[in-house]
Amino acid sequence: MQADATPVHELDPFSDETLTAPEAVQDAIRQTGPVVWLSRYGVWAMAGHGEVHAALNDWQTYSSASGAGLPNLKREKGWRSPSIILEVDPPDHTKTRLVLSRIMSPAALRTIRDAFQAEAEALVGRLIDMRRFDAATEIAQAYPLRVFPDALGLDGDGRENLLPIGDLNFNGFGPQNARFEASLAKAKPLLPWLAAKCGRGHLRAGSFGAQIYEAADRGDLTEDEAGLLMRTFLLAGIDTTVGGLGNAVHCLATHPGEWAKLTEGPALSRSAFEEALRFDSPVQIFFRTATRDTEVGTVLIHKDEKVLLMLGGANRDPARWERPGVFDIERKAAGHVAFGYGIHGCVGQMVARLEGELVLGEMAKRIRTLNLDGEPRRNLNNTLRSFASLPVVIEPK
Ligand code: OVM
Repeated sequence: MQADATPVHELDPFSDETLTAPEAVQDAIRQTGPVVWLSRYGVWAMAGHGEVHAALNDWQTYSSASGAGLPNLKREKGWRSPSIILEVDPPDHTKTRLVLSRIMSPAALRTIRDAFQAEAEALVGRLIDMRRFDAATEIAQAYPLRVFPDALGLDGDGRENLLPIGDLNFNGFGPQNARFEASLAKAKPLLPWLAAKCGRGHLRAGSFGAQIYEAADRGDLTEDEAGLLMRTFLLAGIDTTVGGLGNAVHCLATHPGEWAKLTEGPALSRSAFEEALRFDSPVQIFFRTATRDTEVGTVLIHKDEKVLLMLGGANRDPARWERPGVFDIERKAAGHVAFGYGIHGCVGQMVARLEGELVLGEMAKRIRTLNLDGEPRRNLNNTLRSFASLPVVIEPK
């Protein structure tokens, strides 16, 4: 039981209404206090940048080993076995993290850049031929589905399966509501395909996937662990960038002044993508679990209680950002927590930034006008923010 002085909200972060426009709930939680009890779910929630950042930076108190979602994986079985990088604490986390961070090194990025650039050029060529198209499918989904499985070393078959599987994965970090059940029903038949793709198979030599199995050959990982890290790549590397790219295109299509700045200076594309990540964060929330009783302000969080960290809310905290509701591609957006922070900070963030920089940069070089051409429709997901449909019309330069 929470004491009377505890700030309590009945609001629902997972309702259709909140997922469609999350700012009101983020603001309500942030304005109520540094940490608020959400009575519907029996969890704490934080939406201030200082609080979220501090929790992300304190894995000893805010553990990931009970799952990074709402279900407590020490007490209940999730739809999948726990991730060996996301849903663990040190020392277990340290070894698997090192394998992935070596594979995603700055040197590795240089090896993929040319191929990613060539695909961005080909993509924008197709967009210019189409003039009117759905940017959710033709940009946000098409580009990551092309470049990332290629970088992983997979062959072409069935990559579109990654979208419904990703939708399930990110619903799975939230409550087991109807949205989760519907995505489970859709993706369940595809899970044997996913398991097959996680195996050693015929991964292209030199690819990220081949390097995971080389780590297994060296004895740094077991064969099973290698498969689980392939799964991490496939589950964490597609939908997130689909969300990021679609949200960024939406921001630019609805802020003509910012789009004009970008077309005049395509070198701003990296900074524009960063600002879009802050302004409309693809991964809206993650959870942690308290390892001990801990005081936050006047509130006592008890051991084993879950804490909802509103990454998107922290990225709109007026105490951290000047005019947080203004999309400004020249703002210093560094310091946002859209990639998390601390030991679990996104290991693929440099790949994500590369995708954003190249796609937006190539668009800015060759497209003069970018406008909505109909009502955008969100894909509602318990934790991931993206578009199902984003009709746009463009005029080339
Ligand atoms: C994982 C995993 C899956 C999805 C997302 C993620 C954003 C990690 O399986 O490790 O982090």
